[in-house]
Amino acid sequence: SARPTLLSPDAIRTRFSRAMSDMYKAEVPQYGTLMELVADVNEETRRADSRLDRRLVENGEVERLHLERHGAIRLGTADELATMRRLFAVMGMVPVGYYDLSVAGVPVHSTAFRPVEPEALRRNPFRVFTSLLRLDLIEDEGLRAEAAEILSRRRIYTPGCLALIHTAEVQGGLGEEEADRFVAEALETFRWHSAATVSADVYRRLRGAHPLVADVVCFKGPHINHLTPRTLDIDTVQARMPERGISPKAVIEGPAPRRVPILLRQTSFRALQEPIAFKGADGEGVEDGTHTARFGEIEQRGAALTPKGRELYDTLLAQVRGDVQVKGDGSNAADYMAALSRRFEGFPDDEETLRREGLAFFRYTPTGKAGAPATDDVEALLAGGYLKAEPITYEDFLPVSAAGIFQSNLGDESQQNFAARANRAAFVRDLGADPADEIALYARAEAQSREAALAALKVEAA
Ligand code: OOG
Ligand code: NI
Repeated sequence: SARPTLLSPDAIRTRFSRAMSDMYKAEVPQYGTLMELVADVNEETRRADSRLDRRLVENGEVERLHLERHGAIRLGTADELATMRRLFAVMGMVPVGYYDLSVAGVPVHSTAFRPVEPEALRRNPFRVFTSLLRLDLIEDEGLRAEAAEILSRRRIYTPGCLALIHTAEVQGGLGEEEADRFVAEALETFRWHSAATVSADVYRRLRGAHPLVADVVCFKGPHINHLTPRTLDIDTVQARMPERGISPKAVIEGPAPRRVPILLRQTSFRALQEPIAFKGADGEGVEDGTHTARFGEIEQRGAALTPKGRELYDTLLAQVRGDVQVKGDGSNAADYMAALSRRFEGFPDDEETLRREGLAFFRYTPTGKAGAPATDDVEALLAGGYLKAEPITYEDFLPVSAAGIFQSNLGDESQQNFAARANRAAFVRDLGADPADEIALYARAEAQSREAALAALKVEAA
């Protein structure tokens, strides 16, 4: 039979992220409310800040803004993770970064599946923060074995999904009709199931070890637990959430509010309590109960930092957390935000200094001004107005912030610090691949933009 014309992975990713958003909107109405609030605030911010608006338009970021979101899932086994890598590859998403969440007392380690090429990111930067449960961090040996046994019995991918992943690998992509089927089949893996695979008693015991263990082990699949739209002004969205009946967590994770945004600021609302049908204790009938897993989150993205910039960020944040630990009831949130602002005065807040001091990554482009001298001297070309430099957007996550998000949706907002017990080697083995180094990706994007810009100026000069 004739080979189908293959769709680009970017197109499949956009279909999938739309389908996922529609599904989540139908399942969690507050997500739809949050999306509307974010869209309103983004509109207002663009209108109020013409420089920001011009940049968004010029860089083709306006198109991506309303598509932009990330999600998160938690997997139970190495096989599930390795297959997830193949599933996301169909959509041009590869594992980037390794995150150790044991520091926050959460027994998982994670990566982010996302596109990496600048053009693919511009089209649709959809990302999924993907965690793997670490049963090795569960103390109780019996419980550990029981959890492993339950997980070994479940199949989180439909046979149709597995077949289409294989087709994509063999063909080097999917055709139109195959892509639509793939999106529908893949969506099944991320769907919410209100029926547990275990009894309420087993659920309670696993929950006793850690709420995350129960969330991963007791269900048919890794329900998507949040989808996060990108806002241009997170402080305003946070302040207005209550007007729309949403109560946010006490503090915004990440850096202090700034003129030039860096990295990532995030806030979330508490997970919903949802009705669950557990299996009857005697193996028959059902027992009604509840589970909290799904929540809402928003984020504001800023400049990607160089290792030097990141070190400064980590140092300042550690100082803030030494000054003030947010209490479980959020009563000292204002003290925390004040300490954050005070400490982050130590982080330069203008683009020129960030660039000159090598704190952030920048993208170089010709301005279109005629008559550039024949030189590779970037500083001279910038000063002469022939080149411009703009911060490269951070596309990844932050472990301390992720821990804060995990904790808040587990119903405990008190900040805790635990000993790190990272095991990157085990994660790489289970994933079946080495996650890409995010710093190397930003450095490459910066270098490529500089070379392309210089080459373009030379062509024009010749
Ligand atoms: C993931 C939490 C981390 C983020 O944005 O940092 C995260 C989870 O709760 O599964 O999504
Ligand atoms: Ni998130």
